[in-house]
Amino acid sequence: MGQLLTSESKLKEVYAHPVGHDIIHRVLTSLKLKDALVNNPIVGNMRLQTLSGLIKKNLGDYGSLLTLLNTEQDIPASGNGRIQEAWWKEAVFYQIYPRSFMDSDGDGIGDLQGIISRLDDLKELGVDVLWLSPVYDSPNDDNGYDIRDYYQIMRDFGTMDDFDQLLSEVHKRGMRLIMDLVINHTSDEHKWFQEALHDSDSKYRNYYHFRPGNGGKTPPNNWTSFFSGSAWNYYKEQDVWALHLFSKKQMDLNWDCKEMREEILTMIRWWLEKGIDGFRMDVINYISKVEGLPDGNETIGELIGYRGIENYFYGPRLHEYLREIRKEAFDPYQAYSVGEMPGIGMEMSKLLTGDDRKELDMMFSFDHLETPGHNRFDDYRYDLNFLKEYLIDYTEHYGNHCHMALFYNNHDNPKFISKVDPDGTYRDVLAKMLAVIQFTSRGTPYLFQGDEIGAANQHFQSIDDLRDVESLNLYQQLTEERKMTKEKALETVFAGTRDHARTPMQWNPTENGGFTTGSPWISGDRDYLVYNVESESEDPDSVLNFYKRLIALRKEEKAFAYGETEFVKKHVKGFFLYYRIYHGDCFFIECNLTPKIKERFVDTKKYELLLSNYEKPGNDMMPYEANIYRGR
Ligand code: TEU
Repeated sequence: MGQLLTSESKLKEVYAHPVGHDIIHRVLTSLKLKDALVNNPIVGNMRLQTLSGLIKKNLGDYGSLLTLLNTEQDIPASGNGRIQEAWWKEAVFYQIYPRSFMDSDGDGIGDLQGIISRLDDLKELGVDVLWLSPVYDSPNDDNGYDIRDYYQIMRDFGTMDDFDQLLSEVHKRGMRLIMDLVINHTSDEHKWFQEALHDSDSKYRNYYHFRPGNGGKTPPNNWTSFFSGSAWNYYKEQDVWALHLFSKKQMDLNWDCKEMREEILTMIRWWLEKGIDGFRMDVINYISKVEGLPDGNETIGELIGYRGIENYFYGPRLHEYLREIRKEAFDPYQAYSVGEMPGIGMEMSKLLTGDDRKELDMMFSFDHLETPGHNRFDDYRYDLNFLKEYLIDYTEHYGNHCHMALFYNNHDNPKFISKVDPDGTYRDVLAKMLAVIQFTSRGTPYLFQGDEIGAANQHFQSIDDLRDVESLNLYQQLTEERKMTKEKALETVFAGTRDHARTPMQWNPTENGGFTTGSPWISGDRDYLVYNVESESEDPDSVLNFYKRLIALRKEEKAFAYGETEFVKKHVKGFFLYYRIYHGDCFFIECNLTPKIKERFVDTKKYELLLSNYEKPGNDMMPYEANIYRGR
């Protein structure tokens, strides 16, 4: 890159830097402003120093931000050039949350045999790749994202034999299987951590971030945990602190320790040797932390909600570690990788997933899940114009060397459809329209279990209905520390709780939706009476049958995976209109992003209608109407 950025640098110079670009984009978006503002000479020529004086908000010491920028000296390759074909650019992924998918033995917890018993349903839907949320041995403080033993299967889910059988059944059906790889942290019950804690001379001390105790007075730095409170545990008996960015039982690994990395690489190879096809990598952008673990900037902490984040969300050795994993473990097995990367914007993502970079194949960004100014725990109505802008931005600027992951739901979020239409008035048409956008935009679609039947938020009644450690900690923090009334705290927690995504999969209209014959570890409401796989299979107009047709169409036509996209009337709010063009084939997609009836924009009479979420497109566009045509 050349020149280092300093407080004398101009805003436009910072914006020209990939990390600077993404940070400025994030700040402007949250202020509901456009990036174009930086092109305004008065704004663009403003020096950082002047800016921090102007905002009157004490930016504090933004030296750490400049260091963050200056550690990245690479720039993304130009996005032009031919797109390279790859199986994972054409595939349909499906995330399974094993605890809630299918219980085969009546203990109320989903398991591997349960998954095996449902593979034919997934095959029939058109799924190519399964992603399993963690199935490793775990005390389940965070439902398996706290791994105690990477080489064992969680007893609740079955045995290693069950796993081997699952893998072979998946492959038999011509599908692939990827596992969740949680290597930013382990459970505090992992033997490495236990030895490290109890023996200060053990080599494992260096596997984690331990710091001297000072009698437990003040934590080593001011970082906060994503699950409330300080990011440090104090161990009285040993008079020592240890770092955990997530729950108190999820201890962060020290990636600067070569020996630890070697053990992780060995473990990855062990799973690949079994024949699995790749990994989804949990919070993988957090693995490299700034040396010395300096205090987080208070202002940034306030803005983002978590203090310390600038010291690890794009750490100084992140690229190095990702390349090491790829070279030493993934490449020999041609394993696929998708990184979960909270906080990473588009330009940084190009440096992490570009096909010339040899780091990751794809990443999950979460920037589309809430509209500007809102967070997951706000109760508000999502405006789909924002999703449209986000998709247009990625489609136009991500380039041909990166491929986008297209998703609305996962196990960490309330249902997207309920954010758009909280009372469910348009549930079916909306589910279908969102599916149309997901399967006809450029990128790889990832379904989360239940998407295919139009799963929506639950009607939780009390805190006892919830199980998630994040929700329970937050409730406690809101009521005890922030003195919120119980009603208000519940409202907040219910709006954002991850448990909306974790209630049992709805298979049929019998009790518990056919998920278990026992008593489920978490209960959903009685929505399964109507929305379930069995009933929807029998109804030609169901969300499920719509998905099947849509997936089949996507597989027939390469245009959806690789085609160019040409947006039409892209500045007109409420409509999302585009052509997908590939080797002479052309498809037109039209969506009404609102619940209002709207006059049609493009004359589609001459086109051949392939799929619609209404019986037949009329003169006007109906609420959330979505159509796919062939022609131009
Ligand atoms: O999630 C990481 C993450 O940052 C979130 O989506 C998180 O749940 C939320 O932002 C917290 O406020 C991953 C996993 O997907 C999640 O289930 C785990 O709890 C977390 O990592 C820790 O392993």
